[in-house]
Amino acid sequence: PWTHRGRSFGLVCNILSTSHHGFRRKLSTQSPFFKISPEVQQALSENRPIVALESTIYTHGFPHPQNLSLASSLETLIRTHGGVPATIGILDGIARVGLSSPELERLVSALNPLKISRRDFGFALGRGSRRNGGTTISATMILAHLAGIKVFATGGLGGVHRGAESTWDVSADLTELGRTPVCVISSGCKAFLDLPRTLEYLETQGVGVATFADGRDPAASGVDFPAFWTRESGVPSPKVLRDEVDGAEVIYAHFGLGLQSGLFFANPIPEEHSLPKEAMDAAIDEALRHADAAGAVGAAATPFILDKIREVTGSRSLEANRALVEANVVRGTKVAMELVRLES
Ligand code: PSU
Ligand code: MN
Repeated sequence: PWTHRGRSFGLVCNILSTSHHGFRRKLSTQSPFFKISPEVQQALSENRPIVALESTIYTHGFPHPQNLSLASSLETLIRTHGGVPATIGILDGIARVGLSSPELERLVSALNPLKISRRDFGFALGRGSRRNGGTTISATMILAHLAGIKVFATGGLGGVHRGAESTWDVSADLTELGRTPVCVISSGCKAFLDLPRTLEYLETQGVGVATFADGRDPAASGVDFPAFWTRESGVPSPKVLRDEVDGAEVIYAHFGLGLQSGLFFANPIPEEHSLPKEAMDAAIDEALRHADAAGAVGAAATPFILDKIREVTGSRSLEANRALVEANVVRGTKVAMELVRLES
């Protein structure tokens, strides 16, 4: 399917539906609860560089109305760099790949939106509902893959939480990367997670993890796996990517072999937007204490901690968050363009 995918969307459907992924195929176009927008459909048929975007970052990561301006600016950035955005989420009980501007506005403004990871689809789709929800990285990967999109850019990956040895809190994003062939590009993992264990888990899951060198010389100093708000983490990245061409070649080779696990490319926050590590560490400690006291566990943990950090840093974390997502989306668009070049 890999080498033929670009030819036409109709062909994509045929190949996928006759492949051993027949069941997954049925979940997509034969499901009344799955819809690809006309723009994304067209881009797929023309093998244009499409970049998937998640929506939990809007529904549970950013406050309103900043989430709306972020949502539209990310789409604009992808377009101005020559790509096609595919924002993914659940609107009116339908899993959507690609949204019109009014639909995007409706999703990010929804009251009490659901946070949807792999486990939640059956409870969110259809059921005669008007359910709206943001899809996490895990759920977004599933829908992107069903649509035939390989590159997905966002802010920060979920991970193994500190203290996971007793809580077992490991984000479904990690297992998804182990089972769904999509390349996720983000600024590493938030520093409130356990980075070394997150990398161990990704290794076990067979996920290729690499960090963009971004001007650094890997031979000289090594390159850290970034910690979201800071470029350095003290944890070395398993692999290093020179640039977008390098990244696209890895995607081409990995998926070209038919591997069903994903790739994770970390893009360090732009230097000028990174926050001082000491201040972030203090903010994180305080946020984690609050989360513990409030008993924020399960799906509520990450949104709660992010919210507290925002409070403690007086929104500086939010500005940094915005800057890094924008940088990731630009990086993702360039990777998607290089990938299209390799495929044609
Ligand atoms: N990182 C952010 N903002 C977010 C998230 C991560 O800076 O909104 C979201 C992403 O959608 C990610 C999810 O997939 O949190 C992970 O949640 P959990 O830790 O519950 O698996
Ligand atoms: Mn969790």
